[in-house]
Amino acid sequence: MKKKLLLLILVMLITLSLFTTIAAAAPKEKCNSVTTGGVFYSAGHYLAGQEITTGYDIFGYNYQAHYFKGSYVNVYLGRAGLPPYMGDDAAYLAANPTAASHWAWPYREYMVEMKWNDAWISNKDQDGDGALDRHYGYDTYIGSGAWEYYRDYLLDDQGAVIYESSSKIIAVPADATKVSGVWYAADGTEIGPDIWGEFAIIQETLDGEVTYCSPLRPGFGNW
Ligand SMILES: [Ca+2]
Repeated sequence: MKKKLLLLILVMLITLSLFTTIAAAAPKEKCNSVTTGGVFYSAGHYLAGQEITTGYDIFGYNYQAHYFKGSYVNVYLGRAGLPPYMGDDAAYLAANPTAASHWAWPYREYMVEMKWNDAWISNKDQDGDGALDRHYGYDTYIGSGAWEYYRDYLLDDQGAVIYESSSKIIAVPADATKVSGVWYAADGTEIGPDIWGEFAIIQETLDGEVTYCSPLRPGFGNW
């Protein structure tokens, strides 16, 4: 009985030392992230120099969760060095008169929801430049597998949706070709219309009706 117990302890010790060796050999995780800290809003941003943290920021971005929800204009105001718009036109313009000439200002009544994957905007800074990575591991978005779901909508005074549109956007594969503003896969199948030079729209809806559906596939997987 004693021998058995000793053997068991010996086995446990060996196992423990094995785990310790593996743990010590594993490379140390050095990258900063939204959760660890050390990633910052960029120069020129209203929050420039501040750390990006978990949860929603004052504009409606949740970088950890890859999600945005808020006024259309709040997608852009931060990067323009302006504070978030909270619904009071007169008060906002009195404090920030330049906002009136921002191209997104006329759309402030519209609400936006966006969801993206890590290749689109990562919640980590693996390249160590202090900012969240975009298309990490790729020179451009092309071939990176990045995608974004975008939805905007307008509510009436009772909170009912009176307008709604949505788009699914993907970074085009490396072997895609663009002809007259439309991206095609290597086998010639249409992927979808070009947007921003490195992306294609693979699905669009307007007020619940599908207005475009990629003949290749309208889903986010395996791009
Ligand atoms: Ca980075």
